[in-house]
Amino acid sequence: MTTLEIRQAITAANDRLAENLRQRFADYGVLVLNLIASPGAGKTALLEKTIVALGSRFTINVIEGDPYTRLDSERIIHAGGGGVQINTEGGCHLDARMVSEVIDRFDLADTDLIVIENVGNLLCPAAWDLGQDVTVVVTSLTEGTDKPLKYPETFARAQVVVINKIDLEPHLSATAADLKTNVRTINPDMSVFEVSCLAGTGLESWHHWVAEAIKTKKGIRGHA
Ligand SMILES: Nc1nc2c(ncn2[C@@H]2O[C@H](COP(=O)(O)OP(=O)(O)OP(=O)(O)O)[C@@H](O)[C@H]2O)c(=O)[nH]1
Ligand SMILES: [Mg+2]
Ligand SMILES: [Zn+2]
Repeated sequence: MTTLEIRQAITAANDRLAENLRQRFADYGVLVLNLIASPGAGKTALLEKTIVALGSRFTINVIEGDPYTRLDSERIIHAGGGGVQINTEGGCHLDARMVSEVIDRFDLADTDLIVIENVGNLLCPAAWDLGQDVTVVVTSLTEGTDKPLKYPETFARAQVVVINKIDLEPHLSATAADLKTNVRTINPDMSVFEVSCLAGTGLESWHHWVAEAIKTKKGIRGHA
């Protein structure tokens, strides 16, 4: 077997597990988001805001992927969400087997939304299907505007981009408008939200999108 064949066999096994997960999520009408970003872009900050805004209307559970610590799942629980930690022990992405191993810790019948915070990395997480409905990339202005061009596969595979830290625009040469242009160059159909998790700007439209997506998924329960 060549290296390429082994790699294809591994991702094919992952895709089968991910399809099983997708069917289970569909059976319960649970919306699943796969959150991908560079380290420090604001994935956990966005989740904290989302849980505070929507936690009284919906049951939100979070799977936290992190190389070593429990820091993010502690933040999620503090914000009022259900949190399960996967430590990859240095691994650079989550895979469907890891998600399958922890999913029984949630009561899917009493879950409206699962968000999987992937390991902070723009390179490979997007290649590993986790059974999600939607892949969301969080990218922040402090990373510069060229990340969609440098990591095109990740942006091409996503359906939604959240541009975070727009409060810092006055201090940076990067602008949200330029970043959005580069996002649309790679993926013209992308839904783009511009937010500041620190200042709270722009989050209403994001929360509205999440709430509508949850309701839509509940309505088509059972059909993966
Ligand atoms: N100025 C500013 N800082 C922010 C904003 N959102 C998050 N931060 C800060 O950015 C840092 C990283 O935020 P996190 O939410 O931990 O980012 P993350 O993507 O979850 O990071 P990892 O899980 O380590 O990859 C923290 O110090 C946050 O306070 C924002 O909108 N504006
Ligand atoms: Mg985090
Ligand atoms: Zn990886």
